[in-house]
Amino acid sequence: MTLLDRLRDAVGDTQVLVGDLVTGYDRDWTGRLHGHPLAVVRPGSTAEVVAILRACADAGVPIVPQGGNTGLVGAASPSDGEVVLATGRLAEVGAPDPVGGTIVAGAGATLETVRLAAAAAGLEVGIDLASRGTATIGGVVATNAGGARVLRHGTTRAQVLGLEAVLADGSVVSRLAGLPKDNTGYDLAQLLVGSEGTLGVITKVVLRVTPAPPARAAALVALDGTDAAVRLLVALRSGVDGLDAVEFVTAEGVDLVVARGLARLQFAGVAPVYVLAEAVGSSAASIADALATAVEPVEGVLDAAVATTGRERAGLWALREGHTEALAALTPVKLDVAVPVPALPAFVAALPSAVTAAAPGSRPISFGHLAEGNVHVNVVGVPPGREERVTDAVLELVAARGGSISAEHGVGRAKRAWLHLGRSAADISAMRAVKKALDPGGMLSPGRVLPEE
Ligand code: 2HG
Ligand code: ZN
Repeated sequence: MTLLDRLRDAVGDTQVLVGDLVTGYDRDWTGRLHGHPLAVVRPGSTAEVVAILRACADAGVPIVPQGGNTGLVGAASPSDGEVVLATGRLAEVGAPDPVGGTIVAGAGATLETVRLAAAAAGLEVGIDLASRGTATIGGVVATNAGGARVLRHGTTRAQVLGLEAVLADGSVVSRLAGLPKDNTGYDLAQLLVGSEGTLGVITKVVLRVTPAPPARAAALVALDGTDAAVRLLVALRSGVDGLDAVEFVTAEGVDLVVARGLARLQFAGVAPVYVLAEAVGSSAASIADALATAVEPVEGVLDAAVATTGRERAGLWALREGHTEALAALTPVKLDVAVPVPALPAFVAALPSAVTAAAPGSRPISFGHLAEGNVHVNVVGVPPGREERVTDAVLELVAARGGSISAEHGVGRAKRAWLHLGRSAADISAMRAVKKALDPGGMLSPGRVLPEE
């Protein structure tokens, strides 16, 4: 029996895609990372995932699990000859449990679906990302995604109370009780969080849910530079209870978003930097007051607009969340990095000359999650063949400032060659030992995360 026959037996003929039908599954959202998969297989249950892994192990064909495929570092897009295990049909979402504070979701459910299911019960999931409509829970957990709400909730890791996953040999590990206290041995669920498909295929997740706050308000603040943005962050942290997000964008990115009609800017002039801050509390009016009071004395503030209704807040968030889409047409080199917040202004200031030296004619457009020092450096105008030099230049700057070469998107295929800038030789060899113990045949997402030996 051929591998394709075994896969068809496992999931049904219509759920094994070959030829032209693999289009879309064969490349990541940016189009930069792609390959020719042997097939795309769409399991509908954990048992089917087990059958797929066993069939591929017997045939010696590697597998790459794929959720929404919007992860941006190519962890989920196939290399030539791999089988894509697309999780979209594992999309069941259970009823939220307000007593235990949990919700169980299939790996293929989108983050938006899970957020809406929680919201319908007056609860909230502490993860939110611009790609919520495509990002799946399996992908969000496999990459330990960050997003815009890390300030109040922590990263995805802190929201995961348990999961179910299929390991390379087809065995199923499962912690689905959702217990807040459970110290029975190694935490396999947390080992899988952030493993980017290299240690197992996540099939189900138990997420923490908390009561939805009664009200929200946001402010968009125009500033004369990134130093002022950091001063504002300090003022917001000390003056505003329930601070939920502090994001930043710059004039270059805002221009693109506005030009593409993805959002409007409320201010007359154009400022170099804008901060979007949101907080939760008992009433929108009192949150808006607290935001305005914190913003007012900060040196370098040029203007501010406060949003108290859902519609107004959505308008402000569109300006921030429209960046990825607005930039896509320029096919930027995308570098998701973090630096300590005090070092952020100098880091952002050093970027233009560093990228121009590496790739003449290129320029960085920076935006991101100010509260975590997480800068999305999108370098546009990079001539073909210069991508690695630009990556080198930016990631060296990050490493020199004690930052992280991957803040929230992961390492995937795009950054594995630079892992040494963020992890010691001892770290990398411990990571290799874990990988070899759980996947001795190198069947799961080879060529991701760990550098070539
Ligand atoms: C965001 O914060 C995402 O919007 C994407 O992490 C960042 O497109 C990017 O570089
Ligand atoms: Zn981000």
